[in-house]
This record gives sequence, C-alpha cells and structure tokens, in this order.
Amino acid sequence: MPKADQGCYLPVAGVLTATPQWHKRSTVHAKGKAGKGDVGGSDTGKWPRKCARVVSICRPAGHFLAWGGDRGQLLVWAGGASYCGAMPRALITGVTGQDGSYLATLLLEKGYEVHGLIRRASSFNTQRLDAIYRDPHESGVRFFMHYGDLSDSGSLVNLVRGLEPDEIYHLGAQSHVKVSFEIPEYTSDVTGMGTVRILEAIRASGVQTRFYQASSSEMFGLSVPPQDEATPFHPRSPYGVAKVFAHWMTINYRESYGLFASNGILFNHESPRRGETFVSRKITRAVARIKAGIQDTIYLGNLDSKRDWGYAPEYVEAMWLMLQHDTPEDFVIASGEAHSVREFALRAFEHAGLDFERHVKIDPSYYRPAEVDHLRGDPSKAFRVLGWKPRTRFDELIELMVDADIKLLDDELSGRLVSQDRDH
Ligand code: NAP
Ligand code: F7E
Repeated sequence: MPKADQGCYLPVAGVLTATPQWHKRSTVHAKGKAGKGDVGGSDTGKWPRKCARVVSICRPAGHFLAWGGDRGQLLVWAGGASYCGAMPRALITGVTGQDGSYLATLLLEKGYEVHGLIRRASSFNTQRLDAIYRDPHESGVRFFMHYGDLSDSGSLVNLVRGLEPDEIYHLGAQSHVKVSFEIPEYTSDVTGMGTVRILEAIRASGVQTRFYQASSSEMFGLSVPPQDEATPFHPRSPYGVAKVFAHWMTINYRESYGLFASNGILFNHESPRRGETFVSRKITRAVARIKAGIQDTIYLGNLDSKRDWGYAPEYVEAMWLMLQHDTPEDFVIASGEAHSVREFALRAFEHAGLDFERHVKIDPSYYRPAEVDHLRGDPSKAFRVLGWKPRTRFDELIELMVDADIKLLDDELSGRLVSQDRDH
C-alpha cells in the first residue's frame, strides 16, 4: 500500500505497485478503489521515459490515473481529483491568450500545478484568467504567473530551470497574420526564434520535460486541401513562415537530442475568448453592438477565403493528449469542414435576427498582401491515435459566440462586469 507523501490524503483501498527502472520502460500495476468514485480493477501501463510524474495509466472511463515519481512516491487520481502530493507541473507560454487560458483551466481540473509566462504590459492583461486566478497569498493555490518574454532568453532559462516542469506548452506568439505583414521582423523573432529560445532553455537546463509547439494550418498556405501531416508547407505570410521555422526546429530538437517534442498543427479555433481582431470575434462582437443599436456597420476584408473552424476548448484537449501519448509526434487538429468568411458572417447576423447586406461593408485595407484561400484539415490521425474528435460544429460555434458577445455587452452596459485587479 503506498503512503501519501507531503502529508496528503491518499484514500486508496487496494494495491498500487511500481517497478521503476529509469533507463528502461517500466511497468506500473494498479488495482483497487480510490476515493468516492469506484475506479476498481487493474491496469498496466508504461512509463515511456526517464522522468518523474509521468502518466502511466489513463482510463478515461474511470478517470483513473497513476503517476510514478522518481523518489518512489505514487499518487492516485480518481474522478479527476488528486489525492496526493507530487502533482504534475506544467508551464504555459501565452497563458493570457485564448488557448492558454482554456488550457490552464483544463490542466487545473486534471490536478496539475500550472505556471504561466506573462509579459509586462502597461495595464492588466489577464482578464481571460479571471475564472482561475487566486491570490497567491492564499493557501492551496495551484496557478501561478511569472514575468518573462519570448524575446528574453534569460527569463526562459531561469523559469525552466527553476520550475522543472513536467510538461511545457509553448503557445506564446505574435499570432495575427495580417499584423505579421506590418511587423515581420518582430513576428519572426517572437513566433519563430521564441520557440528556439525555449528549446534551448530546456537543453541548457537539462530538465526532463515534454514540449508542445503550437504549429498552425497557416503553414500550409497555398497547399491544396484537405491538408494532413504529410502535406507540404507553402506559407503565405511572415507569421506562416515563422511557424514553419518553429515547427521544424521542434522536430530537429526531437531528432537531435531525443527531446519529447510534439507539434500540434491546429486549424482555426475560436471561442468567446478569441482576440477581438480575428475575423470570427470581430463579427460576433459587431453583431452584438449592432443589435444593441450602438454600431451600424462592420467593415471586413476578403469574404471568400475558407477556413476550417473549431471550438477552442476542445482543441486544447488535443494538446494535452499529444503530451500523454507514448511517443512524440505531430498531429493535425481540425474539424474537417471548410466554410467561407461570408458564410460565418451570414450565420452570425441571421442568428441575431439582423440583415447582413445592410450592415456589412468591404474595406480593402483589410485585404492581405498574400491570402490563404482554402484551409480544410484532415484530422484522421488524431482521431485514430489520440481518440480526439471535435464536438462543436460550425453553426453551434457561431451561435455560442454571438450569444456570449450579446451577454458580455449587456453586462458591460449594465455595469455588472467588474474587472479584477491583481499583482503577481
Ligand atoms: P493569442 O490569443 O494571440 O495569444 C498569444 C499569447 O502569446 C498571448 O498570451 C500573448 O500575450 C503571448 N505573447 C505574445 N508575444 C509574446 C512575447 N513576446 N512574450 C511572451 N508572450 C507573448 O493566440 P491563441 O489564439 O491563443 O493561439 C495560441 C497559439 O496557437 C499561438 O502560438 C498561435 O500562433 C497558435 N495557433 C492559433 C490558432 C488559432 O486558431 N487560435 C491556430 C493555430 C495555431 P499578451 O496577452 O500579453 O498579448
Ligand atoms: O482571418 C479574412 C482574412 O485573422 C481569417 C490565427 O489564429 O488562424 C488565425 O489566422 C480570414 C482571412 O485568422 C477580415 O483575410 C476578412 O482569410 O481571423 P483571421 P487567420 O488569418 O486564419 C490561424 C490558424 C493561426 O494560426 C493564426 O494565429 O478572414 N478576413 N475580413 C478578415 N480577417 C480579419 N482578421 N479581419 C477582417 O476584417
């Protein structure tokens, strides 16, 4: 019977044994009941690497996860709640962004200690984290933020060395395609070189960790759809080029140094937390404002480009699954459907009972020097290997975003929304 370390409560009635042999693949056997949720039965899993706190058994049906520790400690989770110390630790760059905020929430729900890199801003920029932020002076806090910058190697080395995270999710980037044409050098530095800086921080610190790189469907650019892991890249913007560089650097560190490093090639994914200048959110925000009578017109660029749109909270699940997989690999994450920007806007206006023709005007200044016309992903590998599938479809995604923006505007107008102050 394992003992809870660090004075934690381990309500396991059963047997949990492990035979870690750190230079080989080790086997973990688990049997019994844990906590309130009956997770009985037995299972066997592999520890695929020399590292502490590796998921060795994962049975989604019972949420039964056994983790091995390099000091011999073990812990059991049941029903998604953890019962012992030595919890897995994750570092997220880009934690203040759309995906970072959803991923932080997901990892906290899974029992992780989560650390986020944030950059200095002249005003608070952590609104997306309001739901999970707790004052670090309180006890039992598992979410922490640290100042750093993807252009500052020292901050990255210090963070990786100091935290020794089990998993690193590298989501930070200058992520706006149109803006990347205005600031190509900065985009190359942050979106491209930023990845190398983190990879080097891992190598320099010698920390055993798993690394996720946020690659993008923008890397495919002109390639004919459907695009999958074997489709050649033909990027069409400084952003796309920088992502191709970061993607290949990730593969290079995997092949050169044996780093567990995976690229998630994610197609467009949206949500009520999407940045306000991406087309989906620009449209749903405008619909809410037009409906409320405080705006009359929305100016858009190219309505004919097609994108494969999905729902962001489901896409961050795929990131986690990639780092739990036995081997580091690259995966396309997409819905498999493509729709034009025009279709997106038409559906959004229709959902709010508004006339698209009356309120939408074209402003060519939103056209890009080079456009990506048609993206549609083939996510079969993720279905087959990770068991990942998108659940929220195009119409539903638009409706939930429009509804969320209508509610947000209502809360703002009525004064119900109060932003939180924080220092960390
Ligand atoms: P996002 O909302 O634009 O978030 C980007 C994050 O990066 C923010 O937290 C931002 O911080 C941070 N960041 C920017 N420059 C930085 C710097 N110099 N140092 C440190 N942090 C910096 O992006 P997202 O939609 O969540 O996407 C997450 C990642 O996936 C990005 O790498 C993006 O390129 C990639 N991606 C996104 C999609 C998509 O459809 N959403 C698809 C494929 C790939 P601030 O909050 O301070 O700006
Ligand atoms: O543009 C057209 C625009 O800026 C989508 C990023 O997350 O996904 C995103 O990149 C389409 C383009 O996203 C406006 O020309 C028309 O064809 O919402 P977007 P994106 O460029 O696809 C990829 C996968 C990423 O990796 C990126 O980080 O919409 N469009 N009118 C417009 N786009 C914008 N932004 N604004 C307009 O007014």
